[in-house]
Amino acid sequence: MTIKDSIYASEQQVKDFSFDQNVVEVFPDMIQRSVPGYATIVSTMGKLAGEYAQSNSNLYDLGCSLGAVTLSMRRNIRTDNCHIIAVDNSQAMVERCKVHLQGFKSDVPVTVTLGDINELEIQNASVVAMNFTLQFIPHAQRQAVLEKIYANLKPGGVLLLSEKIKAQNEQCDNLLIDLHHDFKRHNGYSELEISQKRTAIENVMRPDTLSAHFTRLQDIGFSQTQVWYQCFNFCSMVAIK
Ligand code: GEK
Repeated sequence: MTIKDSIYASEQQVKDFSFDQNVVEVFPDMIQRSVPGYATIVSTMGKLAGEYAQSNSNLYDLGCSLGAVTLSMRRNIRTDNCHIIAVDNSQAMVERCKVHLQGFKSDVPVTVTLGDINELEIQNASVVAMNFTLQFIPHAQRQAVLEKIYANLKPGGVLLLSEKIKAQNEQCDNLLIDLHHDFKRHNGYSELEISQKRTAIENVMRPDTLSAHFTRLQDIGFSQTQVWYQCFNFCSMVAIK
C-alpha cells in the first residue's frame, strides 16, 4: 500500500531535507507525484540496462532508495552472470529496500549496501545507474565520482544518469520551475507543501545545467552522450564509454 506524502502539509519550521524514516514511509508516493515521467524513466532505464549489460559484469544502482531501478534492471537482464549492486547512504532507505526486494523473485543476484557513493569502490561495471542521485552530491565531488565510474566501466559500458537540471538563464529557469510546480499542484500538492519542500531541498540538492553535465561527461572521456528524456527540468541521459 502506498502512503500519501503529507510531510510538508502543515506549516512548520522547515529543516534541510533528509532521506530519513519519515521520507521512506511516503517515498513511492512522493517521487511519483514530484518527478514528471518517473515511471517511464525507471522502466526505460531497465530496458537500457538490458541492452548494455555485459556477461560476467556488475550493474550498479547508486542512490538506490527503495530499489525501483534495481528491480527494473533485474527484469531486463538477459545476459549471464550479472550482479546488481544497489547502494544508498540512508540507513532507513537501505533497510526498506532490502525488504522490498525480497518481495520479488529473480535469478539475478542483488547486493544492497549502505554506503557513500564518494567512497564506494566500483569494479567491472557494464551499467551504472544514477537516477536523481548525482544532484545530491556536493559539486566539488561530482567530477571525481564520475571519473571513478568511467574508469571502472568496461568498454561499451554505460552510465544512465537522470537529473533535475537548471536552465541556461533565469527566465528559462523560472519557466521550467513554474511548469514543475503546476505539475505538483495537479498531483494534489498545496501551495504550502510546494513552498516548504522547495525551502527544505534548496540547500541539499543543487542542479547543474545540461551543458555542464555534457561538458563534464565528455571531458572525462565518455564517447557518446545523449538525452533520451526531458520533461520540464527533469531529464535522463545516457553516456557511453
Ligand atoms: C529511484 N534512484 O527511486 N551516497 C549514497 N546515496 C546517496 C548519496 C551518497 N553520497 N547522496 C544521496 N544519496 C531512486 C531515487 S533519490 C532522489 C533516488 C530523490 C541517496 C539518498 O539517500 C536517496 O535515497 C537517493 O540518493 C536520492 O529511482 O528523492 O529526488
